[in-house]
Amino acid sequence: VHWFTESLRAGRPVEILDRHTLQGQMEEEEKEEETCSFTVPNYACQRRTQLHHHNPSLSDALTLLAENAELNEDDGRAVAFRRAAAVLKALPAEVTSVSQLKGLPCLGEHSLRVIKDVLKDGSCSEVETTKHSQRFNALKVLTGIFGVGVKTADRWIRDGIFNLQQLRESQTTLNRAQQAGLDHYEDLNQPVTRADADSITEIVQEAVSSLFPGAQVTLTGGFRRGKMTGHDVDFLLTHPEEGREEGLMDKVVSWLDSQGLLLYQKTSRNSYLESRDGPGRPSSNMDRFERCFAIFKLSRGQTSPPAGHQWRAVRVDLVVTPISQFAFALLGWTGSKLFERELRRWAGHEKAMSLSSHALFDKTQVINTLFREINMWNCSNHTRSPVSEAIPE
Ligand code: DCT
Ligand code: MG
Repeated sequence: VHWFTESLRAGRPVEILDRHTLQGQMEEEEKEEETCSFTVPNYACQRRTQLHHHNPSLSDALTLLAENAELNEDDGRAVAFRRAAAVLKALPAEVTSVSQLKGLPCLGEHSLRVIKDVLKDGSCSEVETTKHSQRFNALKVLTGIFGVGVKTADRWIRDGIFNLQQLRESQTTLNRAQQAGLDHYEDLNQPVTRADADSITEIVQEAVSSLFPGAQVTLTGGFRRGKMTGHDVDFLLTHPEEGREEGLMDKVVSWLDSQGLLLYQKTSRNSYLESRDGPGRPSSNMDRFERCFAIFKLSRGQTSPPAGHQWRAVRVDLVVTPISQFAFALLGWTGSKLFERELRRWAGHEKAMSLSSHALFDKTQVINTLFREINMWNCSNHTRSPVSEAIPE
C-alpha cells in the first residue's frame, strides 16, 4: 500500500496485474533463469576455479571417465572429459538441471549424457561399470607403480598380471625405477601432505644454499596452487646469474644421497643445448630442462610415517632452469595440467603466440624474420627472387 500510494504521489506509472497474469510472468522469468543460468569463457585458463567447488559429484563422474580414457590411451576423449569437468568446477552454483548448461562450452553430447544421468539417478551406469571393471582397476593399480606406464601395464594384463601380488610372484623383470616403485608402493600411493612438502622444502633449501649460495628453490606443482595434498613435491632450482646454475643438480643430488635421504634417483640432463652437446631427450617430453626424478626418505620428526614405521617414502621432482627461462618454467610447472594445456591453446589460437616452459614468442614475427633471412640469402646469392612476407595459415 505504501509503495502504491508513494508511486501515485510521485507520478510513477503503476501497472495493476491480476493474479493469473502475474503468476504467468513469474513462471516465464523462472524458466528463463533456468535455461541460461551460467556463462563461462571458452578456455579453462580464462576462468577462476576454486579448489572447493559446487559440483563434485558431476566432476568426479567425468574425471573417472577421463582417467579411464587416459589409461586406454584415448587422449582425445580424455581431454574432452577433463574440459567438461573443468567447466563444471568453474560454475558459481550447484547444477540442478541440464537446461542450466545450455550454451556452455566444452560440454559435448557424451558428457551431457553423463551429467543428465547423475542429476536424475545420482549415478551414471557407464561410470559405475567402469569403476568396477577388472581392466580399469588393474590398469590403475599397475600404473600406480612409479616407473610403470600404460603400455607396460597393458602388456602385464595380457600376461595375466592384474595386481601387485601376481606381479611379485611372476618372473617379470623390473627396471630400477619399477623395482623402487614396487618396494615403496604403499607410501607412494598415500597423499603427500602440505607438512611433508614443507619438510622437503627445508631439506632442499638447506642443500642448495650450503652448496650454491644465492641459488633459489621454488616449490611448484599442486602445492604452489594451494592444494593441501599431492602425489609428489615439485621444485624448480635456479641461480640469479645466467649459467651459474650449471652443476647445481649433480651437487645437490650427491649431497642428498650422502645424507641417506634418497631411496631412488634418476637424473636426465637438459637438452635445450643439444646442438652443442648432441641430441638429448626426445622432443615429445614435456620440457627439456635438467631433471631429477627422486624418492625421498622422510624420517619421523620430518613427517608422520604410518604406524610402526620410522620413515615414509615421498616422490620428489627437481628441475634446474637458467634464470632466463625461469618465468616460463614457473608458469609451466605450476599447473594444473589442463590449465597449462589450455593456456598454450589460447596463446596459439587467439594470440598467434607459442608458449612453452622455455619461452613465449610471437609466431608471426618469427615467420617474418625467417622470410627476411631467406630473402637476404637468396639476394646475396642471386639465385632466386624474393619470397613474399605473407604469413601462411
Ligand atoms: N605438467 C604439465 N604437463 C604434463 C605434466 C606436468 O604441464 N604432462 C605441469 C603441470 C603440473 C606440474 O607440471 C607438476 O606435475 P604433477 O606433479 O604431475 O601435477 P600436480 O598438479 O603437482 O599434481 P599433484 O598435486 O598430484 O602432484
Ligand atoms: Mg606435483
